[in-house]
Amino acid sequence: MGSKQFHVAVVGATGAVGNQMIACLEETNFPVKRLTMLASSRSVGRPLRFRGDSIEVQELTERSFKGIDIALFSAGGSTSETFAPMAAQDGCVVIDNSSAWRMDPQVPLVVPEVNPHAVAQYTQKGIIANPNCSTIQMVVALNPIHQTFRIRRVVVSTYQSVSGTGKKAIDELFNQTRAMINFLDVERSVYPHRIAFNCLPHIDKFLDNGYTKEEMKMVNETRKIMEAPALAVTATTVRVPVFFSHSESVNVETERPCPPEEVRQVLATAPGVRVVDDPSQNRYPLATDAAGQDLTLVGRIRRDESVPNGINLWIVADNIRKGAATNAVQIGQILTQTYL
Ligand code: 25A
Ligand code: L14
Repeated sequence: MGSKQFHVAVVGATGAVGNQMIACLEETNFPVKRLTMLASSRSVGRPLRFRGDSIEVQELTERSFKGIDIALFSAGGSTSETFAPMAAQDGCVVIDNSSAWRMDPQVPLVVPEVNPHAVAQYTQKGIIANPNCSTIQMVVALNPIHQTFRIRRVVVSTYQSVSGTGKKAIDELFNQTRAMINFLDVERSVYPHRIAFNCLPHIDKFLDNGYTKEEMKMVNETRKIMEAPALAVTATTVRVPVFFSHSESVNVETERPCPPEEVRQVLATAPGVRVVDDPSQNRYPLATDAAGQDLTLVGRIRRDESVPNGINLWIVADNIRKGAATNAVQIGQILTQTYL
């Protein structure tokens, strides 16, 4: 490990994910020589804290990246589409949390527990993509199972918190809940329906095939990260009135027999995973336990009795941490320790 220090930028520093990226850089003692905070003109001059210092937000422009070594982007897809190539042009390595570059064949899509070697491909475009939050936690749990039992097919349904949509959605759930319990009129602006006391089978936009973009991200990104282009995956993604952490019901069919005891053993030693599975004590993964930490919790591990080789799992992780900021900073650590 070198002792080099880097000039790092966070793009979208005032957002839910950007905030957490700053905290993760601090928590992991990332080799930051200098930190630049970037956001839209709305936030210029706002002070943000890093290691006891107060750093003012600057406006993101095409000239923002001169002299910056690594930029962590989380300001939405269109911002990344425009500004990531400009940053790369200036010699900055971009770690992008939007969906803009994930399926570009010249851009590696990385979950450090699964395909850390793919980081090497960053040289092609100067961009590394951070996967979708629901996909990250699923592949952290599925990859060790795939390596041992060969997964044939995955059927997943998600229960996703509002924080994935950003700060305004966190506010919307809070305000709607408060209005409901006070018998006041409920206002909505972020989601097409009330999210308080409701479940919406709709995340990101609908596509021509009847699936949502979020559902197809889970299909295509899982195949790319696990380097399994023929893996069968089908998803239903649902928004639930939870602030932090995504939960997932995952059904897996394997080629080799996969007795629950053996799956539990494989997961017990898998990187980034904690098995929480003791139904007799009412112990299973909960959104409230996953929030604020970096492990992917896996439980309810049981045989799918409807097929010869099948298993059911309940997988929960903090979508803002492992699903976004933590994963991006872990990619940054691989970059600084091995490549820069
Ligand atoms: O553009 P898209 O693709 O539709 O998606 C953008 C939205 O998705 C969220 C993000 O949430 C944003 O609302 N998001 C986060 N990660 C994502 C991901 N991986 C993601 N979407 C998809 N995939 P957020 O609000 O928590 O964070 C937004 C951050 O991005 C900065 N930003 C936005 N546009 C920018 C930009 N930075 C540079 N250039 C741009 N053009 C944004 O900074 C924030 O850091 P900001 O200064 O725009 O916001 C500061 C505060 O202002 C409030 N606010 C937000 N929207 C509005 C607003 N105020 C007034 N009007 C608005 N329209 C918020 O409170 C915000 O914290
Ligand atoms: O990273 O929960 O592609 O509304 C876009 C939708 C992140 C979550 C991504 C949401 C997702 C977001």
